[in-house]
Amino acid sequence: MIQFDSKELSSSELEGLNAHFQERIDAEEKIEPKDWMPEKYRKNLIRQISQHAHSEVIGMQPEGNWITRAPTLHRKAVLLAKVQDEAGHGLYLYSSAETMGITREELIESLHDGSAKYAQIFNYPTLSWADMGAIGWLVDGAAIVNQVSLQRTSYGPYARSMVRICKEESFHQRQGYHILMTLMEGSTEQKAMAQDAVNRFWWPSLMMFGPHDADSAHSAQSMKWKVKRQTNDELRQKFVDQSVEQAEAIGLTLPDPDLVWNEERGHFDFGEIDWAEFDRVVSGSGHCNRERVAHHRRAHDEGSWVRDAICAYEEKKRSREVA
Ligand code: BYC
Repeated sequence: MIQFDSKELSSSELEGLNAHFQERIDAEEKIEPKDWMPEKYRKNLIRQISQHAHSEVIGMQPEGNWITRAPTLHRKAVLLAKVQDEAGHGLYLYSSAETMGITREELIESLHDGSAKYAQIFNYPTLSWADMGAIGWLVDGAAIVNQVSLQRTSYGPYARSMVRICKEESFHQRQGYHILMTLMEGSTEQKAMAQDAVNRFWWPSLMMFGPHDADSAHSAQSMKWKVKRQTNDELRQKFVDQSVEQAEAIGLTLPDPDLVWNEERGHFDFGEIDWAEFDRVVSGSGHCNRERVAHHRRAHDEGSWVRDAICAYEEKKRSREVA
């Protein structure tokens, strides 16, 4: 890993650099790869961007599970395109993390050895076709709320990658909503299948926004550096508010008896998240944690010949240029 070491600087030089850095952030300037940045800013961003990338790539698996079982050719083509988009999102994000001086190999290694996390939601199984609807509507829906906000993050490459990702996510969300809408217009069994998928994915979707602000280890510093532009609880509230009406419009019930409009706050109140479940799933004891990482390892190993071939081709081109 390349180190942008500040050790040789005196403490007053370092203080000056830190102050100038914060001034740039406060003035809404984007920080670019070759700019000076505090080591903690760099590490925090590598952590967040790489976990974001891992989420996109691991997130291909629950939906990939249904590509061969999509009910129509049209649904299959749409789902296939959607899952491929997620791979693309992973690539923009890995490239963005690499601009901070870490290699792709190091990033993948930390996914495989468990030192880097990915969104907990992808450790839940996809049991029915309706789950494709619930993932698109709720999981991509939650992701958009978060990522729209990240379009204004202070690190230039991360912010720019979010712009394209958001455009694609909004198609993802609509295709999921359309699956649920179609099922809700169908037979009693189809309606029940849609409701069951929403029942299982609603709470894990709320967990995607991370712990409450008071329990969020990184939020205060990330807000100061404008890595995050809105807090976990603010974004979660936004998601709840937008989802209620969308659920009602197609006859779905959100599985929360405490969900009620609060006139005074101008928002919906909602029940408490099961944080013990969140901790369990994040720390490796979800239904599919082992399966997800094992599958990624296998796919990565099987793809090694492709990486070798690309490197050999680049080498050949270079030696031709030199000759
Ligand atoms: N799952 O201090 P906090 C998609 C961890 S994929 C697991 O609040 P932060 C899609 C957190 O990492 C889009 N872990 O952290 C793809 C930290 O642990 P570490 C996914 C979680 O970073 C395919 C600790 O808890 N989106 O759309 O300030 C198909 C304390 O949390 C989770 C992103 O990745 C979680 N849900 O805020 C379909 C968005 N939440 O690292 C769809 C980018 C928290 O200290 N990421 N943790 O060991 C972010 O915006 C922020 O990282 C978070 C958390 C809001 C998620």
